[in-house]
Amino acid sequence: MGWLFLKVLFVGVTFLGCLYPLVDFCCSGDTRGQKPNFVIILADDMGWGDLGANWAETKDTANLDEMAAEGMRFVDFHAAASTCSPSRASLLTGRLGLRNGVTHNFAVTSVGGLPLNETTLAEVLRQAGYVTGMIGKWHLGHHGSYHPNFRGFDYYFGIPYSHDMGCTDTPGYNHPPCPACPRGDGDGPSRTHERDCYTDVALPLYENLNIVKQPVNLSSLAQKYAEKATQFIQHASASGRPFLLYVALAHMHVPLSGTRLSADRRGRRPYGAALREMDRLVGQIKDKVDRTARENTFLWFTGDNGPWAQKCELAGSVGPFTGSWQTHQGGSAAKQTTWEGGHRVPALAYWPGTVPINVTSTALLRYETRTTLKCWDSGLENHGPRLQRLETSRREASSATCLGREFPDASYSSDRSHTDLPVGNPTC
Ligand SMILES: [Ca+2]
Repeated sequence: MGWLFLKVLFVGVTFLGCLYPLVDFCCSGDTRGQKPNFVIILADDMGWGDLGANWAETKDTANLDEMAAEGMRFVDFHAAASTCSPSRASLLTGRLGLRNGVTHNFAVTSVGGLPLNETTLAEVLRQAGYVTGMIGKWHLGHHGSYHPNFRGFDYYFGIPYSHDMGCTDTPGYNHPPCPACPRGDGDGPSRTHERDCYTDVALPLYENLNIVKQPVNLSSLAQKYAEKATQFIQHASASGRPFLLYVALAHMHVPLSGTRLSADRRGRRPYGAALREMDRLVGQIKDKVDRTARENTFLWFTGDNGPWAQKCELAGSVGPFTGSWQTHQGGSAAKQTTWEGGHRVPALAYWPGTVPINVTSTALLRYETRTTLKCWDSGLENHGPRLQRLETSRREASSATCLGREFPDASYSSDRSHTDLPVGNPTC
């Protein structure tokens, strides 16, 4: 099995570059019948320095640090974009925003989503016989056919976009703080642009196509995600079929959960407490993998983009990638920028017996499409209509293997409903 990991490493890895070689593995003739499970855990707005294994100042990620010691840590890994929707679109399609069409964040009022002619990893794997599940933040369109259940996922539980894009009765920590959902006959506050808060629509929680709670209870969301993730792994394993589970966490995006955020000994309250809560959630999922499908599951942890620096003490750490030139101009060097802190993210691979233990890779890992095409060519059935598009992509492939920062338009995406760029935050 060691050859498989070497293949992963050398073929070229990004969010999907890491996975598609494994898809190739699962559908190649000589390994048929040994399809691995995939568990992808994606943190939101987590800084490179928020992982203790990366940055010694951080002491809040015991489970992730253990995962790093038991697997492989990538210290020069880059997200495909520095904001949520473009990064997630690339994660699921293996294509940069310039090609998949998602170059900006979707809003609450967006009627579209990830273009329907894009093929997702979940669709590929489902056609290869996988059970597919997604838990957490989608943010790739929330109306009609853009819903996760129509983009390859058999099961979905989560919120349609960021949890600061709707009011809740448990607002949590934000900067500046937001009020709870308005009550009564409509005399309450409407969306207050100046306060960067949304109150027109209460944040919904979906299970498949149904809203099961609105507004969502942010205080219990992490535990709900842990329950649903472990249940999915249990049921999928019992089915005898390989599975894909994509868990897109609410952490570390603001608002930070308002409960159990006890004082942090290093003064990072409540950020440090929320980081520990996320770490426990990841630990619960990893424990379930270990107890259920340890030998045949590839577990991947990473982030969608760097920390949201404008949130001051409620933002994570970029570690050493402070962008001193940029910050001295009064701007940010993190999320929403093409500076390194915006897209250089933690990345861990874990698969006992296959992924080497306690290894740190300094390889600069990049966007890759050619391996995707190789897999498509290797015999997954019923892809005829899509192959024509992929043939076009093949001609682009040599130029597509690039770092996001070499294509600034692809990795730059400003969500001006939140802030103008580049800016610092004079209130920090
Ligand atoms: Ca994000």
